[in-house]
Amino acid sequence: MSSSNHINFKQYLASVKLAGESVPAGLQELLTAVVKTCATLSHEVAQGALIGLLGSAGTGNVQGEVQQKLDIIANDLLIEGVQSCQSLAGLASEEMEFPLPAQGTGDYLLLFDPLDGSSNIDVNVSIGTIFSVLNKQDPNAPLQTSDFLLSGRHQVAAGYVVYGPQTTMALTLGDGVVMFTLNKVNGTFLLIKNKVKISHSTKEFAINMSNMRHWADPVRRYVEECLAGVSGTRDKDFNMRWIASMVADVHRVLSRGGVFMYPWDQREPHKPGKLRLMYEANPMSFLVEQAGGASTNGTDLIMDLQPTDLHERVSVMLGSKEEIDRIQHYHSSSAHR
Ligand code: AHM
Ligand code: MG
Repeated sequence: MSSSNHINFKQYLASVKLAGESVPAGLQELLTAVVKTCATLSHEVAQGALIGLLGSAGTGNVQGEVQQKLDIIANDLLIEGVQSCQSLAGLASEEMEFPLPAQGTGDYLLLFDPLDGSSNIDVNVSIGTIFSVLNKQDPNAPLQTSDFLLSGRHQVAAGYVVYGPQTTMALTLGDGVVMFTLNKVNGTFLLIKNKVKISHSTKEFAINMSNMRHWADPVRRYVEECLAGVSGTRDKDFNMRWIASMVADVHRVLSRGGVFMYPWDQREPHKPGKLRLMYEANPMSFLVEQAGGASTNGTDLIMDLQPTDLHERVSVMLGSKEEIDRIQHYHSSSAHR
């Protein structure tokens, strides 16, 4: 099918109905700005060493992680791309300790991980951008960090853009999941898939196996049963993938089913996990639920968690519903987390 048969992102936003209503103009303005910036970012990412983008920036973020040059460039580009949106009240990012007020008078809040999968930048493996949109509860009060501390159920939009062999975006506005691919010739995202659905059962899981000795019992039990294959209790062989870019791993789960896990482990027992709730786990959980899958920290659905900190971490297990139900069951029937 040629690209002339696909509607573009703006046309999609203008035509889609949510419970019979058009997408609010302010949300259309904000999402269009995000997506336009991601198209620019895709172009930058593809240049890599040619424009001096690779390597460490020599700085650290609020979470004590080394920032890559591209982490900072992506963060700056996104701020610049959305800050003048009239509908935006403020934004928050993995790369900034505190939220930034925007120039607009509207009541949307934007959260993002500007460049997810940083360890893959220098080795030319897929990376991505994750975003989440909330409504500021009190539009007239000055912006505060607490405005962002809403559960995932409050999200009005969420998505990611994966910069891989193709640049593809998944988006939800709370009524299913759609996917777009970037036409790199003219910089527009074109609709490629409607009503994305995650198969309920799967034979594929994704986890960083090098952490196995640190896992809690329920996660170890689940993975050991997958590894036992047809000769174990699961009666089927499983396949394993680990890209180490959540965006790319979740994109595979949305595309062909599977389970993605970055669970709590004993390396730093007081940290609930590695991934961040507000701009990684929540938007991905919204997408996964909207595609018919499930997302849990072992005991609770991630979308139900009440955040207490902008940069808080969470244990994440998401994907095909039957597997997530099983993982939750292993947690509830175990004495150890
Ligand atoms: P980042 O946001 O700093 O890039 O970190 C998050 C990434 C996820 O994309 C990925 O799932 C995970 O870290 C990989 O971690 P590990 O290197 O421990 O396997
Ligand atoms: Mg990340």
